[in-house]
Amino acid sequence: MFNTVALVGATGAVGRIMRQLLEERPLPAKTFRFLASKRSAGGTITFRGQDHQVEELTKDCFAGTDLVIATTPDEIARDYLPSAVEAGATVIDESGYWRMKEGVALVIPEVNPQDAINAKGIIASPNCSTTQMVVALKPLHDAAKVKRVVVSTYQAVSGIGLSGTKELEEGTHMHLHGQPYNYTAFKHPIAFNCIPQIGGEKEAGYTSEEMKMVYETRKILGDESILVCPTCVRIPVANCHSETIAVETERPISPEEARGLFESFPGIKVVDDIGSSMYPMPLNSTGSDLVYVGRIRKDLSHPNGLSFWCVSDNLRKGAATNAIQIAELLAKHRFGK
Ligand code: 2RA
Repeated sequence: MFNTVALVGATGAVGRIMRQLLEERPLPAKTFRFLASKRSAGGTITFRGQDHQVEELTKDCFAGTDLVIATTPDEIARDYLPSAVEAGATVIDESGYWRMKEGVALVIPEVNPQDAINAKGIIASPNCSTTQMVVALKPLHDAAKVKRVVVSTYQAVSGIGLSGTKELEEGTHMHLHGQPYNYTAFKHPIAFNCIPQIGGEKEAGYTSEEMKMVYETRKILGDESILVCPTCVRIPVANCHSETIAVETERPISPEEARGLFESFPGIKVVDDIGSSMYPMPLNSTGSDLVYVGRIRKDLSHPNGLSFWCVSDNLRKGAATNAIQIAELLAKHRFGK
């Protein structure tokens, strides 16, 4: 078993879910530590029936820790995680900073587990909007090679953390009462609105969130030839990202074949009966660790095209669950459990 597992960013939105998952799922470890910024350090966390003090994250806090699971802003991951590697720890990082770096594995356990097993040092977990799409693409790619993807996202406010949820709730309340509200987490009012920008301007008119979907998809699937055209949109939904995905494959995949491929792939659940108005939605997917797929149909505009709808809990499979699954994968490989 692991000797000491440190959870960095233990008090944030994703850190809370990681703690919950580590309570529910038996990651074998003798000791757990909980680390956070100076602001949150000193508080008490009750975990597996015991009280733990939240320790301050510093560069020399990792001695004796063999696994670090981190969920922090990019600059914190950049500045602190190399010290954990130098101290001998394997690091699973949820931030965006290390994902595309040369030599860093970018892993979804259902898709490319071997990359985690072969990794040295930092193993990155992908961006939430990429993760659910790539889980859904993988069985199609294995069966008929994905050539091109056109994806539009409908992303929940929880994607930016607790401040996003607060601004949706407070902004909605103020809007309904005809009062102004000073949004700071979003560039525009999110209540009763859609914002077609997630992240900063990156290249060729695309945002950083959109380019993550391009580059991370290629890296995880190990195929630089895959073309991705993304549009990422923030919508006034509390939790769970939704995506429309139109995919062109080397040979046609019928909706029936796609349904079978999705159904037999681990981590995917098909909910698809338009006649009974059954499809995945944020409200019926929240709290789950699965990627939900529905509205599977032929793309009428292309002979090799397939179109579907995909929903997943961005804080769970899109973040916390994927990181914990990587830890479980390492535990199984190293200790057989
Ligand atoms: C968002 N994808 O939803 C981001 C979080 N990593 O804002």
